[in-house]
Amino acid sequence: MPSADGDPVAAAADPLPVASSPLHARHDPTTELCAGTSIPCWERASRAELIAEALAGDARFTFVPVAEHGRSPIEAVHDPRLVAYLERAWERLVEAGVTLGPAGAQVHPDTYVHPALRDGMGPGARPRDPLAELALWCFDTATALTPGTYAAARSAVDVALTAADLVLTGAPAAYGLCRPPGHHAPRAAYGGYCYFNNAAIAAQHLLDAGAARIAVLDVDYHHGNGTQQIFYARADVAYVSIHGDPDRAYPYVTGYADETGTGPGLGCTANFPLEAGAGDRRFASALAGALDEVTRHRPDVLVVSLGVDGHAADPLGDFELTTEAFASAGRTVRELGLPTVVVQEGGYALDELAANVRAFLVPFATPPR
Ligand code: SP5
Ligand code: ZN
Repeated sequence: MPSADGDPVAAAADPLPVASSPLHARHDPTTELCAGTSIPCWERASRAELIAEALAGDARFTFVPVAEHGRSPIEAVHDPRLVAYLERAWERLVEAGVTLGPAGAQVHPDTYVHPALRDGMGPGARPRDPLAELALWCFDTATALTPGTYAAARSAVDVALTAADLVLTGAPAAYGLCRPPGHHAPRAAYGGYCYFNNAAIAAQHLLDAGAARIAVLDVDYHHGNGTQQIFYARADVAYVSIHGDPDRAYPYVTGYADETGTGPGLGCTANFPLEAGAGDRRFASALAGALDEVTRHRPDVLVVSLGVDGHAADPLGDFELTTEAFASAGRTVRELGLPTVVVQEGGYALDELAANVRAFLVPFATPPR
């Protein structure tokens, strides 16, 4: 069937499976604190709706039902206390009488459990007050907790795991329209709009199903500090990322080129920090280097953290990528011929978001040349 953009090889017989859950909309905070100023939240429910609408109207994609996987795949990656905290946090905050501001039903920490507070005194007791405990788990001011955050975050994990299962059962590729995103969440914290690390949980799930080695390729504008942290000392999962240089770009403390893993994981992390203004050619050459690192790891399955916030119009990034950069990246990654699980991360230019995501995915929906 000829597609809207006239791609002659688009094959409706071989559409790319898409996992997507309506539960993402349970999480839709109103505001985020950016350098102390309250602004409308960039990571909003309409993002997923725009992507879903674009793919639903395109015969190269087919939506599949999302399967619940429970919490054990999450606890295989995250501190079970983080999962337990997020599950009950809202009701405990309400019970404790935490007042909600004019921004609506969302809560941010008001005290940071900064290690220097107890310098020379040992770590002390863990905070027990639910608001103080929030400060123990949350690492930034942009990532609100709302009544539906846990349900939405759980659904995003199920979306990623459903995509992983499709590849495990023989699909050459699958896309998980994860929201909220995941790559900033390390083992024992949440932040960067991320609560559970969907890509890392999918990677661990693939290993637990029998894969020997996984590579995670992260093309989001921001460094996936969470994914890197989770696998930093491990040889079974390689983490390879292209992103804004942490000298100027969130999350500031990870993503330098000299971070290459530790212990058994030494050589299994590779970072490609780019300068402001990086364009399509610069991105393509970094991607070539990144894919060399992926190939060197000889993965059984590739997990792609697909953020499209490198687009020139994105309000959070400073790259100058065009939609063609994502189309080209999709073709190049597709040509590796690896079973591939693509999970959604960032992308905040609402007018370009769906086109950028679709551009990356289209090569996976068509037979390889
Ligand atoms: C998944 C994802 O893309 N998360 C991104 C989280 C970004 N959080 C907000 C960072 C705010 C940085 N503000 C600096 C403005 C410089 N122009
Ligand atoms: Zn991002």
